[in-house]
Amino acid sequence: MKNKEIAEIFNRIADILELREANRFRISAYRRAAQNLENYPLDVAEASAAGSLHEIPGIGKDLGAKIEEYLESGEIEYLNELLDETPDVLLDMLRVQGIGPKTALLLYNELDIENLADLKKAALEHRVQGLPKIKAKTEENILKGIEFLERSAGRIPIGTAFPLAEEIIDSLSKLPYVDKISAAGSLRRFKETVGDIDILVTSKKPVDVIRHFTALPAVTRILADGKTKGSVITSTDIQVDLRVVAKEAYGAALNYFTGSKEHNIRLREIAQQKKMKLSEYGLFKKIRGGKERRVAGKSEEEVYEKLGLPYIAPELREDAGEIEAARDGSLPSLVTINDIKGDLHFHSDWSDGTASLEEVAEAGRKAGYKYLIISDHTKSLTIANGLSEERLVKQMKEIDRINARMKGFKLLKGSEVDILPDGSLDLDKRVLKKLDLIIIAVHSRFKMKKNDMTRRVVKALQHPFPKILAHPTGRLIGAREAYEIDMDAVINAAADSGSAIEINAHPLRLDLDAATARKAAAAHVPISIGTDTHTPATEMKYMLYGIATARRGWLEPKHVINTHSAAKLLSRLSGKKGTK
Ligand code: DGT
Ligand code: CA
Ligand code: CA
Repeated sequence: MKNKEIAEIFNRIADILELREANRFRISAYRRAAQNLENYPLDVAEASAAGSLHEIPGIGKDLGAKIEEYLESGEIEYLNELLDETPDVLLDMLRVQGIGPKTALLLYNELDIENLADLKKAALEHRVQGLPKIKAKTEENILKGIEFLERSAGRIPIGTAFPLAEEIIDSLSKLPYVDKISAAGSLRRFKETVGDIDILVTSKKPVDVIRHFTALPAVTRILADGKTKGSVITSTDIQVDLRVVAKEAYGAALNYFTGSKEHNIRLREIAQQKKMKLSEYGLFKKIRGGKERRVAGKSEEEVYEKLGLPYIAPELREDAGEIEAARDGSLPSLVTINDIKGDLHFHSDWSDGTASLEEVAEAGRKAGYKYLIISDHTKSLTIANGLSEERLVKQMKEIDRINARMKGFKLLKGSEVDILPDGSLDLDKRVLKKLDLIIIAVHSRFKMKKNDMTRRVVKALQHPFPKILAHPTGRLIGAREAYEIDMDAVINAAADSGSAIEINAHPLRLDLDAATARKAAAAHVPISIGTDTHTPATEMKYMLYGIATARRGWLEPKHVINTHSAAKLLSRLSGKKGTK
């Protein structure tokens, strides 16, 4: 559905109109239309085809025509004009978290700035605070926002890069003359963002592979098309590098181009200690007369073996202790997607999900799961149609009815309960008690002071229900920084109360991140992996990113509660250790 895309464009137009101090009714017309579009339950494209666009509230003749223009051409000319006529620095400022159109305009008028670097300098020199309505704290936030943008610039979320890599690999592997093929680089290590996509191939016809690669429909620009290397930019502005390597060096090349660089450096040192040389062409032993003999290279397994090491999974290759663990035989037996028996974060159309309870159950059964939790939002989250106590009780009855019909699969009764600013929970205890399990999460007041936010979440963890703390830092990769919270204190509170902490598998969250998940598991906190699915067809597969994050956090099946049966996971989270 294009509803959301068009809503985003309307909001962008409203932002720019605000920058240009346009008529405020015009601005709010775009905002209202955007909101109505987002809430509109049907596909705009279908509404347009049926000639019923005007039935969407707030869509008159003018906006209706713009929707149709977008549906036809993928563009709205009016937005392009606005973009052309607006100074870049104003548009850039809108991308900074914490700067809205009003502040952007003020900064532009009061400071002599041509780009974000100028603004950063002004903030560092404290020339921003003291402007009307701008306090020292605002200046600090602006600086943080710019630095955050700088850090994430040019990096692509794994959830965008991975499907594209899969598509390209799929297309290339169909060629009869492509032999072996694999992703390499940070994508193969499942880093949460990647700089580019690296792909490795063996083939008897390297030039043909590269020709096919550079002619893929997604390619908009060719950076290189040599005899063994092709490099392109896709329509989504992502760089993809393809290398064709020799069959006998495939393993060594895959190892080299998978990285990380830090891991590779350690491997090369080990090779040197063994009087060998490791490169992308193979592992070589020096022999008499200054000559070398290849001792490994065909497969990665062989390279590690000849270095005297067990195979190390790509997700661990960050020089974060994996070399030492490999040496002393203590590498973890990492959790895999096949170990997962159910999804532990899921929404239905009772709140802001799109699927009915029946559809969710059917999707879970089809995915081969044994269970799946229904965890809709609670009442204080009105924008997400959060459930009151009464509606939740009704939903539980409906779940009982569905479970009675299912064999070998069950819906668990849960709720994603809002943690209110004072640490209390957004539902009556008498109703919470009836659920199998609750998921608790912060959805408001992200800007609390670190101490207050920590106290809020710790207090919520102490309620005596079996529970999972969801997306514990609130970060959105590339879009919103984690809120300030003392994760060590949160981990201790989870351990003390026998609660689990979630790895939210949504590729823009991955929250817990891998390093913190590793810490939590080491503190004996059970980890749960939940996709936070709102639309099953497109989001259930996010489990793969949750698993990858768990693996990057060194987690084994025993650390992850969704590898257990429903009965075992519920008994492990008995909540008995709660303090109240
Ligand atoms: P990215 O793309 O920034 O997310 O990170 P990577 O790790 O994919 O890095 P990339 O694409 O520059 O290079 C792919 C791999 O090639 C990298 O993980 C390790 C290897 N590599 C690249 N340059 C060097 C280097 O100068 N030294 C070593 N040892 N390895 C390198
Ligand atoms: Ca890369
Ligand atoms: Ca690369």
